[in-house]
Amino acid sequence: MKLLRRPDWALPERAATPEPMFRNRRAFMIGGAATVAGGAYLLGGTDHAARADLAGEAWDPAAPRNPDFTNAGRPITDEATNSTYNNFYEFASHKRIYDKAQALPTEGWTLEITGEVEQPMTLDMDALRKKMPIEERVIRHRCVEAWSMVVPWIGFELAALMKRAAPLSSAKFVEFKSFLKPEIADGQRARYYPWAYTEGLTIEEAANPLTFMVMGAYGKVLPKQFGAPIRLHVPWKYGFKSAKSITTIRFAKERPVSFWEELGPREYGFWANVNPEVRHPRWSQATEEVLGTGERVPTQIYNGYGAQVAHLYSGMSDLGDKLFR
Ligand SMILES: Nc1nc2c(c(=O)[nH]1)N[C@H]1C(S)=C(S)[C@@H](COP(=O)(O)O)O[C@H]1N2
Ligand SMILES: [Mo]
Repeated sequence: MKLLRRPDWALPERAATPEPMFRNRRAFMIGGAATVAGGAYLLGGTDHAARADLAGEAWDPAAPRNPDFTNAGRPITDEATNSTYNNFYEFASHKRIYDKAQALPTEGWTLEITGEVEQPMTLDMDALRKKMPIEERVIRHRCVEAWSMVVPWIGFELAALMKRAAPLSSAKFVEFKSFLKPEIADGQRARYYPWAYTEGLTIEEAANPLTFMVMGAYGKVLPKQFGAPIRLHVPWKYGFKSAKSITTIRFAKERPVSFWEELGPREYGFWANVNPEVRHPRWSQATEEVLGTGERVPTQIYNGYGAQVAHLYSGMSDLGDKLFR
């Protein structure tokens, strides 16, 4: 793929800008960009203008909280902060997309299960809510840009859906594709990105009990900026693996090439397991800023979920390469 100009993804602001300069720029933005624009650039900021948008439909009846995921070791990230600080390149390459994302039409959304399965199917969101074992789990999320959050997600284990689809023995990988609607998603008009957003897991990773399909957050039906109506969450991998607003799950023989892998294979590879010891080529992964607190904490291998997932990688020889990329 030919890059038409130096793309924004090449320089995450927080990671690539020296700290003093970043602070100045931040101060400038708050001063210069008027009341509605300031808050979300501050990791600790609360955007009061955004609060009005947060009243979403309650998840009813309330999803039972999975007792194995009641405590993520740090507090749940403030909802208003989290709902106004999102990565969703379909809408823009900055974090303040919550207003633009409201243009995504989620009525009548369907999820197609296709590829190497005995039971291909297309499900609407109602069917998923009724058929899948819905639960809430409080879980950590670590972005490759070195910030993290804790979210009470509502959803179901991907494994439950895989059981119904019955993957064939030829299915070695699972590919996730997000929507393609350049008419409402400005970011998709930028031709240097390989839309639609695509991600992939091995079949073993997909079947792991931590791999979660998210349909709600903070006790509500999933707000659009979080990837409504259905997104993936893979807590031991960098956040870009957790594709939002998914339309297709395809079981495949071959390893899929992800959106970020196609853009920067040396920086955003297939495995993308959280590892504090393996630097991103342009910045350290040793610590992370806890969204909404202004605090930095040490990053844990596999984002602290190693007991559940380390066995998936035990046979791999080059750990550095395999864990980061
Ligand atoms: N379709 C799509 N999915 C995506 C992204 C994106 O730009 N488009 N960004 C990823 C990244 S980098 C992160 S950190 C998380 C952010 O999820 P959040 O906005 O719910 O915090 O979504 C991931 N999934
Ligand atoms: Mo991310």
